[in-house]
Amino acid sequence: MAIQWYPGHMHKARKEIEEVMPQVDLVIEVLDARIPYSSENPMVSKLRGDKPCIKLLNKSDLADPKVTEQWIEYLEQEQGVKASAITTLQPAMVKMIPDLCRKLVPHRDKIEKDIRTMIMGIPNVGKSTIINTLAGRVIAKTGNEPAVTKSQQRINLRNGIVLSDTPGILWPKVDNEASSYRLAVTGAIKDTAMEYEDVAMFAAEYFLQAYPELICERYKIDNVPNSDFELLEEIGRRRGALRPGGRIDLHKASELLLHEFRSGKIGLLSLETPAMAEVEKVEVARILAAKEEERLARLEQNKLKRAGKRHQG
Ligand SMILES: Nc1nc2c(ncn2[C@@H]2O[C@H](COP(=O)(O)OP(=O)(O)O)[C@@H](O)[C@H]2O)c(=O)[nH]1
Ligand SMILES: [Mg+2]
Repeated sequence: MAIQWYPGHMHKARKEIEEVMPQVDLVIEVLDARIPYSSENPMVSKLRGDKPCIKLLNKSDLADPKVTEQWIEYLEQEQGVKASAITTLQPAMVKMIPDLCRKLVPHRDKIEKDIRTMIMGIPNVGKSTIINTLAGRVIAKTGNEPAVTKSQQRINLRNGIVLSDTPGILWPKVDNEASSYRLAVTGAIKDTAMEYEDVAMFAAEYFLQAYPELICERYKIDNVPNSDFELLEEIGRRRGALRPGGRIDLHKASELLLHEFRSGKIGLLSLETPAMAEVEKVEVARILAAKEEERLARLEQNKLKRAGKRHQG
């Protein structure tokens, strides 16, 4: 969970996946159903090329079912993609995955060859839990794990499906600030650059806008607070999160909100919709293009400077 990703790690992860990809018939990408956009890694669609892909929206036991439906429809617009909401709390749902695989790679079924699959995704989306459930025994360590995978082993599920025992671990979204916040809200990343209270404020603002009734019901608030700050204050007051002198303990209130969201106590809440992702994708592309333009301009300027020096000298 607390993996720190550096450019070297990203490069290595990508190279490892590129190496095994020729031996893979089908990619299984695991996403967090509450944040299907923020928990995806853009490399997956590049790495898989035109191989079919199953996108599993895991932890759907915590997500807003209506929004999850929207996501499935949205994700399946991509060529070769089948999306499905699952939760590892119901192993029977996980055990349906092989059937899905066979539907997507039917030609291998006819020639009676195993379908070779690889599970990929960012840390903490549930990859290890899914692998262990499919295998029927503990193979992959859940929870903390190093960024660097050990040598790949294959598990034959004996139902026509072969699975790699170590998931392809990819880095979380780095170019979109809102995505970093959402990843922090779900607990997928522990970014020390982000203040805990800021993360809670981000969550509070979105919940007030998208799920005011659920929030008011949970914290027994009569009138919808006007701001994220007011909501946290109200939670602090209701739950007795007070500091000596009676001031609200904002840190405690932040913890309450985040922990209760993560454990599903507030209800079924998602943190983003396809419509939001569409807007943010355009914005991220614009920022990246501007950065690239800046970089090229700097290169050009350095070239001119060097040429000027040569001219003088
Ligand atoms: N609520 C909920 N929690 C899950 C689900 N699947 C996995 N988890 C939890 O999410 C955490 C990360 O799971 P893990 O399999 O280690 O994720 P990985 O890093 O992708 O391999 C663990 O605490 C799991 O118990 C799910 O469907 N619902
Ligand atoms: Mg794992």
